[in-house]
Amino acid sequence: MKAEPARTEIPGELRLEMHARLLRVRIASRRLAELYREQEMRTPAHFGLGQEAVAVGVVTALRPGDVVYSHHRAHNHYLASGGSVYELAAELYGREAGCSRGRGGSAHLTAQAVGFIASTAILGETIAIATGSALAFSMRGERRLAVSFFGEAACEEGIFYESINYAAIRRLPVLYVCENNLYSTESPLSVRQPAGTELCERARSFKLKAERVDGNDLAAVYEASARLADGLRRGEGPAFLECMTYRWLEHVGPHFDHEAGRTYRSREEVESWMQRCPVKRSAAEIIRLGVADEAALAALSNGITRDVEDAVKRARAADPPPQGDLYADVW
Ligand SMILES: Cc1ncc(C[n+]2csc(CCOP(=O)(O)OP(=O)(O)O)c2C)c(N)n1
Ligand SMILES: [Mg+2]
Repeated sequence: MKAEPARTEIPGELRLEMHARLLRVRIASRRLAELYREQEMRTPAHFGLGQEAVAVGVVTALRPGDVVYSHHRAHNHYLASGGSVYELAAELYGREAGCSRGRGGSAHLTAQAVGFIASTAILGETIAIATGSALAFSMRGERRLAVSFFGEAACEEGIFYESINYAAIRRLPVLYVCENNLYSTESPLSVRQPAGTELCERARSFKLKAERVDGNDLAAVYEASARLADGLRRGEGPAFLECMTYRWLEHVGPHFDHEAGRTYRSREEVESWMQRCPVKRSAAEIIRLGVADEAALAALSNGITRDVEDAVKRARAADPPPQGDLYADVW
């Protein structure tokens, strides 16, 4: 049997910092999904509840100067990168103060000051763009990484294979992060990929380093990302990280599937994944290791909840784009 890579000890301080980021992503996402039900946000929104540990674990392994790209389910990656809750909420409300000045909506986020360059709704598109960023870094001799987050259905797009092939030939510093949540809209893996498909095996056949982790285990995602990022910084060529996870809500919108009467997956299946909540798991681990106690984590969570509440209130009250200017910056 192949030996497991040694688990480096994550310092308590870093665990707590990651947990705080995880809470921020969870609390903001949950609040936005709640508010979305009021139907004042007029943008299709793909919520990432349940998948937050992937974004936080990967981004924690990055350094200033690295860049992040995302896809249609972008909130977690934007927030984990340090994107502002206020600007995200304002974007969803279509306000001028939104991160894309209210013109982009949920799938078109940006926070360039913190390295989150862009997300787009066309599956696979940002895989190629991240590869292009990595090419630029490599040509300029800069020691920066590009990260592309996408769902497992993007691995059914030709652009994925063209990109990883090119990145391998040029040994580009790009980390491809696949969030495998088992579904593409309402289609399970079984109707989309031949039985026994291993995405890591596909990536390795293109000579990428590839690892698969439990995407609901924050520490595991961070450790794998840190390992792969080290290799990338040493110039070892592109890497692929497959994170197994699950989305709690419907594909697009704020409801649970059962509320909308959908049957493509069972309520039991959803609930069994909700038992594996990344936030609860991270909290339990922190308490078990004696890094912080329950009261300290509750205080942390309450503080973040207050900040989020303040941000969403201000976003809702913010101004819409000025009349006559609606088509500025729209392509
Ligand atoms: C090129 C392209 N084809 C189809 C779509 C429609 N579409 C939007 S999201 C989605 C499902 C994507 O599934 P996955 O990549 O696994 O991400 P998830 O939604 O599960 O996070 C599809 C098919 C699209 N946006 N772009
Ligand atoms: Mg998916």
